[in-house]
Amino acid sequence: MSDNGMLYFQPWLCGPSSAASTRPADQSDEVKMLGAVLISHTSTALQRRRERCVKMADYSVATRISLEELILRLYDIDAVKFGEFTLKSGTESPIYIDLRVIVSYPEILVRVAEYLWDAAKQGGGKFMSVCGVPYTALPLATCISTSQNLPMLVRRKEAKDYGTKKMVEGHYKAGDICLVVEDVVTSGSSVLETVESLKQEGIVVRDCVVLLDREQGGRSKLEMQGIKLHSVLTVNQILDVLETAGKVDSETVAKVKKFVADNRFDIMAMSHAAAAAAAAAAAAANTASAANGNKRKMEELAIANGSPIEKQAKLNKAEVMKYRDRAQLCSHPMSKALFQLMDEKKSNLAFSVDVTECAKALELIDKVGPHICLVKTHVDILSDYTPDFTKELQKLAEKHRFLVFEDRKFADIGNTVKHQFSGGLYKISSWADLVNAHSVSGDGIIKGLKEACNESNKGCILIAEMSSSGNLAKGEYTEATVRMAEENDDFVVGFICQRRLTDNPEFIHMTPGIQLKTGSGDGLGQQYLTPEQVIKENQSDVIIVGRGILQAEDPVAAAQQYQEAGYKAYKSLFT
Ligand code: S5P
Repeated sequence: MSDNGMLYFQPWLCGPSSAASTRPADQSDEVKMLGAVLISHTSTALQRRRERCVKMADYSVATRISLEELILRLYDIDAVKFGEFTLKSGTESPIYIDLRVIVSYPEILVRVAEYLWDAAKQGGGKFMSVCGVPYTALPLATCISTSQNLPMLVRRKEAKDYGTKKMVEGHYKAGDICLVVEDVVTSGSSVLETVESLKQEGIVVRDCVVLLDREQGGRSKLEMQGIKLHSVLTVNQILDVLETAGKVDSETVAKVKKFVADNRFDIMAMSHAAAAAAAAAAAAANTASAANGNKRKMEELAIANGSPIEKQAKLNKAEVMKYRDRAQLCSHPMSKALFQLMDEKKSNLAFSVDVTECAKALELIDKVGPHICLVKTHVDILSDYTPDFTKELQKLAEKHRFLVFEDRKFADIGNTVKHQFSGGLYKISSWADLVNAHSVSGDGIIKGLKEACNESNKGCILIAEMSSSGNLAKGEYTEATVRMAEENDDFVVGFICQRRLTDNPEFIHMTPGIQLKTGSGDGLGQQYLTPEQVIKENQSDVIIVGRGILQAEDPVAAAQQYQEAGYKAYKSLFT
């Protein structure tokens, strides 16, 4: 026992067979191992306290060690070895990196975990949990969890054949953001296996932190899946430090560097020409009878140079959730209400009531009301607007159960939009459930709009992409808009966009520029997609239709057609 009554075993601890383990026999090795790590970590803290008085001969743990020192210590404990090794893949490698041994060196374990956490923090992400890729990274994740008071999840390697059959242990809810921890990343496949299990539980993974990136393609493979890799060390850094310290000769360094360079399975490392050739091959494969697997590979190659958002939208098509389930997850009352309405009314149709007279607008809304989940207004195009219009609109919203979205597209600084939203002629914040804003002016706009609605339950939609030709809302602008939404998710509930932009099921994606028959625009830059393209292929959530209904001979029949087409496309995601 330690001096504070805790179990204190030094220097060796082990999970399943340790005398310290008092856990029931049916628990898995991972869980037992974690128990041992916790005790080890606690002992390290105790030991650290003691060592403020008694200086240890070798590894002083009272002060933080530099990365160079960490590399040398990893070499000393045989975590990095040079020679001839056969890897799991069958490849002969001149370097072998095995971090499993660090559990025998608690001081190094804790230092590695500190560096991992620093690297993850630098990425700027916010995490609700941490999960280690089994098994080597489990103790590292445990150290991060205990030192940062961050809940941990454990991904099982295989489902239990009794009890819950869950692949992920711990308490979590769908939509939680989890940091994945790994010791070494080569191709990224092990990380993706863990990510896959977490995603199946609705857990969001955007960041992975690793001690060593072997620089053999894992980073770009993860990036293709929307996961940012943060690494503490690279093989080249290790080689440089060990060479300078005289631990390894220059011939070995050259051999290892060549091995790393020759063994990249990194499609991002392909030349631009090769990617273009792959794109051409993909196009040809569309018409030829190429196997589906090949076609998919070609598509992946073809988009290798595109934006991560495009890649993610194309690659993660399988991950869809039902409106009902998303409604349950949503913490914002407006997104919750909208998903509920979509589920109950079997409609993902938003009606854009772009007419210029109040009576006409109200008459149309009353007629199409049963078919829609949302009415989108442009109150400033109504030539005879009076506050009565919005009073009547609210009555219709109650009668037919839809939300009201004023498409005001704010774009100014926070202080100005605050007045524009709550004041002026239209007093939008007093009647609209949702309002939208451009992200161009920075997130002050979100704060200004939020202040204007005095904590009432209004929601903001950010314009991340547009439907009009030549628009500038793309690439980095779109990505920054998504990040802005994530950082302000107490008020931002979704996006105007052309495709699904994030896996977070709480964000709602709304797409304008919809007609059943496409091909021509409106002569003023508008571009149209069909409900099927938008909901099924691009995985957006809501279709916004204006003239497709307004200019139809029978607007009610047209609204019904759009409702059916949009909902059918949604249903097809689950068949
Ligand atoms: O990118 C956009 C964003 C919006 S909100 N493209 C759009 O067309 N909109 C709006 O959607 C636009 O202001 C209009 O009210 C509606 C599309 O109308 P439609 O008649 O072309 O269907």
